[in-house]
Amino acid sequence: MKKLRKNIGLYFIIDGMYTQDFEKYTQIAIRNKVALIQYRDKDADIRTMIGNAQKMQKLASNSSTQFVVNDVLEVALLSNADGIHVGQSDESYLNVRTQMPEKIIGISTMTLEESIEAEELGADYLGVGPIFATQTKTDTPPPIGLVKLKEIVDKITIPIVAIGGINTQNLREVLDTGVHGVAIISAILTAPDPENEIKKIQEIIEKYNKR
Ligand code: TZP
Ligand code: MG
Repeated sequence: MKKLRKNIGLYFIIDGMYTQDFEKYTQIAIRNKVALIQYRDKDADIRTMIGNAQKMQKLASNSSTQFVVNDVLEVALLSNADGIHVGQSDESYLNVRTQMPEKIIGISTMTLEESIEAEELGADYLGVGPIFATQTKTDTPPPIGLVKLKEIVDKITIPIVAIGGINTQNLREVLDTGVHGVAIISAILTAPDPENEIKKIQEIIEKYNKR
């Protein structure tokens, strides 16, 4: 259940800030074989979140797409999600691991120190960023950029997903750092044709891996 492939590719975060149609985007992700999706919904109440997460997990459970819930342990547990993603100031890693021993746990980091600590704790992957400026998360320090990202990628052995301001224009230079995945929200959810945007992102990643 927990097994996360190292070569994650596109990690699509479906964020309530941009859509309430979580099932539609889950279905789009599944039919395009996105390896990992996340439900992120900062403004929703817990009941709404549980309902949405249960629907998303149900769709994902019969597919190759794995489903992770952002921040809220109760939602991840009650939806039987494949995992959870927590930030530095969310639920403590050890509490999450105790309650979800076999699941995927991702941790957000911004620095090499945080990344080493998260790897030592036993995280399954790291979400590192913001790499570039982003409108989606406003409570972050300035973006860390590609040089910092590469420093982290070079020293960490678990899969690293870059996040923050990534789009089809800057994707190749992000991949040049050696990251295993790219987490993307607004470049997909604000595109005129989100499904086509997913296909374009996947095509760039595939071509990059074959080069
Ligand atoms: N964590 C760091 S940046 C970010 C999160 C959740 C937002 C990424 O969103 P976008 O729209 O892909 O820049
Ligand atoms: Mg968080």
